Amino acid sequence: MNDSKQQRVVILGGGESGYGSAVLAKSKGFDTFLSDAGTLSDKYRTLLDQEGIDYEEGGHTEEKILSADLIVKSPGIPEKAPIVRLLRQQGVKIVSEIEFARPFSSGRTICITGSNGKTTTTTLTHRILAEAGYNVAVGGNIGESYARTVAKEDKEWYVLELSSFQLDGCYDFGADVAVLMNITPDHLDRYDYVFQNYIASKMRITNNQSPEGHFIYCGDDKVILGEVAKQSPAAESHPFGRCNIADGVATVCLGERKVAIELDRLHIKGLHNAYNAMAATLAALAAGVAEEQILSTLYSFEGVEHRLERVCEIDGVEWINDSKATNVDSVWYALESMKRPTIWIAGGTDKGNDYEPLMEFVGKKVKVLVCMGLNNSKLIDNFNGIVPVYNTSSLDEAVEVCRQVAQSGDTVLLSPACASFDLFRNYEERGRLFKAKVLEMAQNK
Ligand code: UMA
Ligand code: ADP
Repeated sequence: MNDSKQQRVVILGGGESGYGSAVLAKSKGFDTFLSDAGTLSDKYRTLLDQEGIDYEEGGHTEEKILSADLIVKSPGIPEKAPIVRLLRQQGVKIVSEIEFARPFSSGRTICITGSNGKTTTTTLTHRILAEAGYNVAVGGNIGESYARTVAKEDKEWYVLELSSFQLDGCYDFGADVAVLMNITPDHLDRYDYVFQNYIASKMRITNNQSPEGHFIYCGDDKVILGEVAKQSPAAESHPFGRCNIADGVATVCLGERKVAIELDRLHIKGLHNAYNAMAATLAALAAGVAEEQILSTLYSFEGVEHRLERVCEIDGVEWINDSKATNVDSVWYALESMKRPTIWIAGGTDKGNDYEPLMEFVGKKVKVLVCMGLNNSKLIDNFNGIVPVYNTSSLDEAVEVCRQVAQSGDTVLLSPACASFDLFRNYEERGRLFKAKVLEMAQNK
């Protein structure tokens, strides 16, 4: 795409990713067209109008799309979408927004992926760089799209959360610092239900890295270790894991530089958050941040909403909102981190869960399971007979059961292991309503 004035870029999807791509394409002088199969939200329609970007909604018009030199596909649009199939047949080049935006930025990138821990690690890494006075933006699969941040003002550093869907459309893109938190089964519907396809997608985070680049990954993750052995990534490797932790201190080194994190001083608790803190520390070291500055941010970071978020304590019972725990692995780490007898609220839309890994906690740390969903049969079948199980079909009912069974010294943990769509719009709504209900209870006491 050398002569941008002559080139037609068509963007599929008009959400955060599509809008960002469109605004960047227009600002770089491309003949820009955005096409959305559904209805645009008022927010993005207004923004597109303001920017004078040509668009359509309510369907993909083939002749307007097939004339493109380059297609930028939003990450939520699957390969099996008819328009994508047609474009592939015709041999039109399709890239992700990340691949499209990269050549227009001279900033360096820290790219963070994994099945769990992306948002926490991305937010923490960005916070460290920002508090150290770096010229840095955060984006990708969180907040504003990468393309939108590049279009606004090019920064020296970008901390990007990347999903597997975004990595799938990357070909020449290479991260300066790549971070891979873990790989456990997720989004398999987009990968023909073949775990190895999803693994391959996550491993793309190491593609095109130079030997001067950094690859930070969890060395306790057997899937990652297997892939690293097969692929020998080019960048300098920095594994982190349990072996870095001794006597409550996690020590990580990058070259000559060393940071010792006192885990008790972190507000974010549990082994998984020790991993997140080590990953963010290594990424910040790779970006050249001073050791004391890293520690200062680590010890003040309160975590991200809906991730093991402490709501309050009522009559000696602690209430925790972990609504973002939508898969079994994240619940495993939530239960691992529990220090008190736990009343566990789980349920929602099952994503093909295998609950076996949680058995080690149920009956030990978990003293009661409160199912909250329209169809709780799978949870009931798995855990009935091991712990008392309550079957509820609304938030009000679930919270009320918890209130009745909880005793002083217990923790009530909402960590659903399931998507929220049976009872809520999304996990944020589930978490917000849970917190509101608990805080209302606290007030009416
Ligand atoms: N659409 C079409 N044609 C189709 C199908 C959909 O035009 O065949 C349209 C829809 O009508 C809709 C638009 O595509 O208007 C939505 O595109 P999208 O689903 O890619 O959503 P965006 O708003 O652009 O947000 C995407 C990411 N969403 C997904 O990957 C599903 C956002 O991650 C990301 O923040 C944003 O790009 C900017 O990079 C969200 C997410 O849920 C947080 N990610 C998944 C996750 O974390 O599990 C991967
Ligand atoms: P993501 O952006 O990958 O979904 P989040 O940081 O939003 O990750 O956390 C999602 C869920 O996973 C939360 O329940 C959180 O407590 C849990 N979690 C956070 N970090 C990790 C980790 N490193 N490994 C496993 N689970 C984690």
